[in-house]
Amino acid sequence: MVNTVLCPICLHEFEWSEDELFERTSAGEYRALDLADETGPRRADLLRAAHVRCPASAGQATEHHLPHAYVRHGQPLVIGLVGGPQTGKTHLLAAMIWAIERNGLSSYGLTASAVDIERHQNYLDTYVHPLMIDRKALSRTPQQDLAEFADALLISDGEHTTAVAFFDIAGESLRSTTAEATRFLPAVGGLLFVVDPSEDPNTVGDRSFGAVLDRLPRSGGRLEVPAAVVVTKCDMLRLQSPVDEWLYASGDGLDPAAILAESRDVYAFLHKRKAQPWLSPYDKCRRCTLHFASATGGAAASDGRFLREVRPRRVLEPLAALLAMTNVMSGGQEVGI
Ligand SMILES: Nc1nc2c(ncn2[C@@H]2O[C@H](COP(=O)(O)OP(=O)(O)OP(=O)(O)O)[C@@H](O)[C@H]2O)c(=O)[nH]1
Ligand SMILES: [Mg+2]
Ligand SMILES: [Zn+2]
Repeated sequence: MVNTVLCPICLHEFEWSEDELFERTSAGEYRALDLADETGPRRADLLRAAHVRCPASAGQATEHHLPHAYVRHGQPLVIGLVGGPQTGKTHLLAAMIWAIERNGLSSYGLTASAVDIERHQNYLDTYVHPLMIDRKALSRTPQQDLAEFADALLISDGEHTTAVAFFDIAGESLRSTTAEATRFLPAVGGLLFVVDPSEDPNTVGDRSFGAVLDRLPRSGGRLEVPAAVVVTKCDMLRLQSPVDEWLYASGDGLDPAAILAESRDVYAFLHKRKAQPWLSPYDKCRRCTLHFASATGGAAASDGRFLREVRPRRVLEPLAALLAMTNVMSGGQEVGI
């Protein structure tokens, strides 16, 4: 059987096979893993930690490997977070992964597990636990030469399992059309556009949105890649109707009518602020939803700590809409306007 996969790191499409696998040593290096004589549960167990090597990078300083669990379920879904510097991308992703860890996708009939147990644990230790347990604000994402996914999960709706990888790169890099770190963009299958409502849309006019949208392949004018626009930091808009109503609404499962109603309210909210650049994903993508959310439930104090418990609100709704629009979750045909 020939398996092909698009490398999300360098965009090389390659064939892989279980005859050429690698394992990661405790020193973080990769060495050949021979499973020729392994069968049954032992083979399955060894495969859990196995990797394939992207041949485009073999022998180079940028050599990279992809987990076997990432490539084995067919074409993975790459989700990119897009937004200018300090719009709240990193906190939003950490809050999403935290909510998923707490089984938050079960109300959508979905289960999730780690693609690479070690890397997922590393993501939890570096981002999720400091934020959620120690109440520490997370650092800004450094600009890097080559982007790797922040975390990846296997998401299953009971019938199909899809590997979903999340890319969270620095806002500055996203604005650039040449940054190496944005190389993954043509591989994205879903976009999460992050809006910081405390920014002045006229001065900021998020250039990252336009820069990213212009890079994606389009057919017939509109972009095929589905998008969810998330107005995050809504804790700062408390008492503003209809933000408050949505922030404290309790969702239960996928509800296309509610997603449409919320999308209209967010559209009106952004339109009233003359925030046209923020609405560009809606104009340019064939399917788009819009959401209010808060990653933290409040602002951090000047010492970088949150005074009160960190309480994400509505962080999984945008992701669920995206999973519906990308068919990771079945029954999502009506989602997106
Ligand atoms: N009030 C409030 N503040 C938030 C929220 N999410 C993030 N912040 C604050 O916004 C700032 C930027 O958050 P980040 O998540 O680092 O932003 P980013 O988009 O990843 O920024 P870059 O990595 O520089 O591109 C931090 O000071 C956070 O504490 C939120 O939901 N509410
Ligand atoms: Mg960041
Ligand atoms: Zn590659």
